[in-house]
Amino acid sequence: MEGADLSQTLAPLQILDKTYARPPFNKVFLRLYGHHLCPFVEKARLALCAKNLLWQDVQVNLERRTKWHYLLNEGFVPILETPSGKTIFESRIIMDYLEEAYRSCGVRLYSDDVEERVQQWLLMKVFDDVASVLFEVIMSHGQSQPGLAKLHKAFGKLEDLLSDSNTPYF
Ligand SMILES: N[C@@H](CCC(=O)N[C@@H](CS)C(=O)NCC(=O)O)C(=O)O
Repeated sequence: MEGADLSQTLAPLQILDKTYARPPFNKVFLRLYGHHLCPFVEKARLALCAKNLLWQDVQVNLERRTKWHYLLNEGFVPILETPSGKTIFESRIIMDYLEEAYRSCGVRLYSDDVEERVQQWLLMKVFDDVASVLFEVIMSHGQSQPGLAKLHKAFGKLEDLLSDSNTPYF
């Protein structure tokens, strides 16, 4: 099967260095460009799972990014590509897109109650603050002291919000 075109399948792909061409849009399945350590990509993945959707996974080597990736969105992940060729950036916007475009699939991502929904948005914002510092600390192999201090503070804020949220999970 060497050289087979996997771009229109669910087979995982990898973009390992600057020489890799951008795969043609997958006209059959959603496609998610990501990195296995990225918490923002994980958010997008969780949303895809919650919606019971199938998607093609593309792992990007963030240390050797291609020119087309930089031109697309400055080299960030996650990126969701739809079968119609639309490219969607930002984990929160990917979640909102999936909620709108696949409203009747899987579970609803947000509460119907507006006050609960606002609380969920706030939690997501605070989670994002944790996630960006977490990624910084992971990339420094736990060596960034300012990063660790910021992480401690961000986790504290998330912990407080979760304790106040009165959900069955925390
Ligand atoms: N606000 C973005 C953040 C995405 C983000 O920071 N992704 C990191 C990986 S976890 C990234 O692509 N970093 C590339 C870089 O810093 O150049 C989102 O929610 O999607």
